[in-house]
Amino acid sequence: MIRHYTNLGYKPDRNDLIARFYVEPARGATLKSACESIAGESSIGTWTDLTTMSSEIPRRLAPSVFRINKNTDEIKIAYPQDLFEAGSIPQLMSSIAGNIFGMKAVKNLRLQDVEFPGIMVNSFKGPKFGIPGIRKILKIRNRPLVGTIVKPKVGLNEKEHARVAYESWVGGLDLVKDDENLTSMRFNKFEKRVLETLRLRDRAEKETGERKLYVANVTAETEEMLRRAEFIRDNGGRAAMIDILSAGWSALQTLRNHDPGLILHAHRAGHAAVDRNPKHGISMLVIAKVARLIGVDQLHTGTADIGKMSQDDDIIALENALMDRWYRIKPSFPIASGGLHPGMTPRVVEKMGKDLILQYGGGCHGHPDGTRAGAMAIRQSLEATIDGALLEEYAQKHKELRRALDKWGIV
Ligand code: CAP
Ligand code: MG
Repeated sequence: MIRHYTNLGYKPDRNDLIARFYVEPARGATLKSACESIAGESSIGTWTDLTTMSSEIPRRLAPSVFRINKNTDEIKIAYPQDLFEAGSIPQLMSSIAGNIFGMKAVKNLRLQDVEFPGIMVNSFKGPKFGIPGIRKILKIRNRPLVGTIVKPKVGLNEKEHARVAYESWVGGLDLVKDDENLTSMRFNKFEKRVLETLRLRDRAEKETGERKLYVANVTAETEEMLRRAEFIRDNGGRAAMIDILSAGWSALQTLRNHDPGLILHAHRAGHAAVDRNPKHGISMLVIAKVARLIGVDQLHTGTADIGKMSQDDDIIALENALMDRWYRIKPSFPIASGGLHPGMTPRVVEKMGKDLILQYGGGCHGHPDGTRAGAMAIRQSLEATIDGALLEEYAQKHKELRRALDKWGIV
């Protein structure tokens, strides 16, 4: 007999994992029959009944579809936690975000949210430093952090790269990072870049009296990535960036568990391939929760639709997923990046709050007077925002900000 998983009277308990899906049944299927297929395929079932299925297996492991909202086409499924291997994101993904996306029973299917049982949450490390740890390292109490991405994305050699970073730091930025597609290139080798850039970071720290972060991109094949992370640590670096989706969940978890003692900055390049379609795929909310669970200290979340990237998800829900209390898992910094310039700072901070990292790539190195002036304009825009001053007024006494506003305006 094929099992029925729909049980609208079921009350989930604290050991269940709850997944919320948007479901659009295929032609010929109903919402209810699609729910049955999704629940079965993501847990213990398949397309037919099985001689190998004892009555005891479903008793222990069958999920329950306990909500079907016909207005929104969203459903909730409670899965017993024994369906999942503790500490394994790949196994979780192969279950609740695996075969089900390709089933003929569904036209569209989107994993919208996941609530994890405590025992599963505690099987992951979470961020090593989190927001409080990073604030302590940088000695920055309650303002947002400001940073840049060295631009052009790729093309500069190691010394040029380090110089751009230095100009950014002395101009007033807290953090400088590599771009997502800069790893170890023929014309810009990882090791040399890290050494040159950290050397100038030390100089910038001396000159400004401020702590500075260089976030080097370690993304690579996993063992090479670990070697690069160790190289950063052995040479006095404090942070590493990883492209979490191109590298993969396992690679991220290996890096976190390897524990090189670095702040982990998560770039989400490629996320829109899975989360941009509002009807199909996996939401950014789920990506953010999983990234925090594994242990990223900072994650790109978008700019509340103010910059160059589209933002279809709810930015506040994303921020909450990164910062809400979550057993012993520390909060991660949201990162607003993508098309930002100084004229946008007040609006982004107003929408996203002070526990935030703002990054300006083109909005720093595109300043008419160069990188240092760009960095100064960004820091001035932050100071104005914190003081509650209007950018236009602040710019009367700060010429770098004035020049930036003349080029890009106020948004
Ligand atoms: C920003 C950025 C980031 C985007 C990605 C870039 O540069 O470095 O990769 O922020 O988007 O190359 O586009 P600009 P998201 O400041 O020059 O735009 O953070 O939404 O994942
Ligand atoms: Mg980038």
